Amino acid sequence: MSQPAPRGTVLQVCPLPPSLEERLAAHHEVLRLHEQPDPAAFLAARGLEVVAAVTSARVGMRDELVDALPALGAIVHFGVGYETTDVARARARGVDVSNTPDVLTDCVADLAVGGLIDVLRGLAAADRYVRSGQWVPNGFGLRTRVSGKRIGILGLGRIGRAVARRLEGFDAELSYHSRRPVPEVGYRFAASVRELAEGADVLVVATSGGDGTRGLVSAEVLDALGPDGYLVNISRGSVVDEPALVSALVEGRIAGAALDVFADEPHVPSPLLELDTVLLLPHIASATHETRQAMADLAHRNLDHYLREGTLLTPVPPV
Ligand code: 8YV
Repeated sequence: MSQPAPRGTVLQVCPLPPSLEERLAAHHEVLRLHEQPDPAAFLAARGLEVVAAVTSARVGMRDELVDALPALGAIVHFGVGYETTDVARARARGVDVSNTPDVLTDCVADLAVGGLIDVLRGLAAADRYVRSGQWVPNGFGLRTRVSGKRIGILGLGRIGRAVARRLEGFDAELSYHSRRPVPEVGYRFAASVRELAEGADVLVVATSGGDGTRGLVSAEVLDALGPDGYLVNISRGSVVDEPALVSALVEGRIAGAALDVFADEPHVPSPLLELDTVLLLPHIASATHETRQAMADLAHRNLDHYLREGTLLTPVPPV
């Protein structure tokens, strides 16, 4: 026996994966804000009906939009990040917020390790070299060993730990910096990001985005990483001082970087396009069929649970 359809109008804030859009449309009364020619007039006319909103980690929920929905009780994010929504402000108004943790951890960690191997061994650069028809024996040159390296992980949450677990298989010497030490892991705790970078051959950024982590990887941190050091970022572009990173890479003050995220996506600073020491990826860490489906399922289950029970399944932690 199928359950009765949940009640209440749902606002879809932005485009979402087709499988999620289909489920929203099949099970709920959905208003698609991004398709409205005049969103303000639309909200004035229909905003009162909306009890829950579904958005992406990238788009989030602007304050003015929350304010335009007086009956709103839940904001459901498709994605683990939620720095695009002011959670404390929403909760102060009685609006709870969910994200999609866990289900994307493996794919994001896989990509971090893939990016790390790529940039140390020069895989994408070597592929470009072969394709350009310039291959002469021994011509590509030597790159850097991965196994046994000292790896510093910034942010030892779910994703940071999954990256560390994978790198144990490479006999890495692991250290980390996070808001507080994590007693159950055996990795070395660094008291600051600078200290972490100083003691690492590779700095992996796995912390969350938002104001609390903005610019944590500063010019000083990059200089502490040094000319033989590499940066891997699968978190948010905002965590790294991007102009400082571009200068450090262009001037060879760090050896290379694997970047899945940027400060102003989809814009990539043009000097990076010229560098063979940098792997540039279009924010694809969670972009596999399996993981995006699992994220869509979890987002939908959160919405469904809220509409049936009045609570979310995976609310974001207290801020
Ligand atoms: C997606 C992400 O690109 O989950 C996140 O926070 O950054 C990625 O998984 C994003 O969810 C798409 O909105």
